[in-house]
Amino acid sequence: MHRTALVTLRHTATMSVRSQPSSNMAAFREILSKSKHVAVLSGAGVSAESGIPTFRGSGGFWRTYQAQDLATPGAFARDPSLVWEFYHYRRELVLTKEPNKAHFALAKFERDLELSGRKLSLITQNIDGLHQRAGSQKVIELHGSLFKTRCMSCGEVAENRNSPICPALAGKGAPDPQATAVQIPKTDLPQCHCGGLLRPHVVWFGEALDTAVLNEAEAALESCDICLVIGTSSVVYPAAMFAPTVARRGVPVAEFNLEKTPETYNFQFHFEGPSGTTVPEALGV
Ligand code: BJW
Ligand code: ZN
Repeated sequence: MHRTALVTLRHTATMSVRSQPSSNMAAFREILSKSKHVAVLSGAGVSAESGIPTFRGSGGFWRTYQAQDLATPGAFARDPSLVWEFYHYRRELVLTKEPNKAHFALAKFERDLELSGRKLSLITQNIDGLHQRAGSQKVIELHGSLFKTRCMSCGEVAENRNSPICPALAGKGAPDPQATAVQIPKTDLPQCHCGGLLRPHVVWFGEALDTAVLNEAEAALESCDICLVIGTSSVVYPAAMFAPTVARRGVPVAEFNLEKTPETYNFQFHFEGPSGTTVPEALGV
């Protein structure tokens, strides 16, 4: 489905009749057991129990900034040193963390489905790589990866797991509000072999998602016969419209979250609680 079609469908989805979702796990598992293609959309909440902060709410601050202050092309153009300190901190943090029970359950479920000739499409908004580290084979990374860079000059995308990513960032990026920015010159920030400045290969606010990645996600969402939405606030577009669009075509959608979201009443199921508990129970793994 093309993006314009998805946008149109979103407007229709918001007009759908909203009703109380079910929290009947047995009923959900019965439907899941008969499904052939399971789509999963995950967000920051799935990694929260691994100790990785989510974006919204009190935990979403780095120093005095929130993601929308630093995860923008404008912020990087104004102050690449500050933005690199932010990403350096998050790269180093993730390297100290492990996948949790929800990540592992999804990875095992993918293997189980495959053995019975069925399929799982895992679409994540997360850039932490924890699904892959848990063993998920095929992960559609909508918003890029903390461990990839892109050159501002030649455009080359490269995997990069160096710790620190460059000598000048060693020991930098402290998250406390009193920490002061270090103002690293551009020439000491991560550099491409062509001499260009590297940036994190992530999708910032105001940037379009990679077309191939978006097409892959949309194809999965179009052909799935059940959809799980795990640990996302469903407020950041275009991902926020994915599950409501699936629900609109009559496909069961189950939301797993600590709380209700703006889309909860458009879904058939809502399981409230930590995904490290609810997801393994729902998948029966
Ligand atoms: C648990 C739990 C536990 C906690 N168990 N649950 C249409 C309408 C309005 C605005 C827009 C629109 N289209 C585009 C926009 C603008 C913008 C946008 O959506 N803004 C909104 C804030 C309103 N979107 C964009 O700019 C996107 N680009 C785009 O659309 O391009 C098209 C275009 C471009 C140019 C011109 C014209 C069109 C790009 C969005 C990229 C988002 N990037 C970020 C940063 C990535 C890099 C980085 O990480 O630094 O992605 S923002 C941030 O939000 C990150 C996340 O992936 C994303 C989603 O957050 P997520 O995962 O939902 O996390 P939280 O924290 O919000 O929620 C966590 C949830 O977990 C909560 O519900 C908790 O309750 C729950 N939870 N613990 C279960 N243990
Ligand atoms: Zn380059």
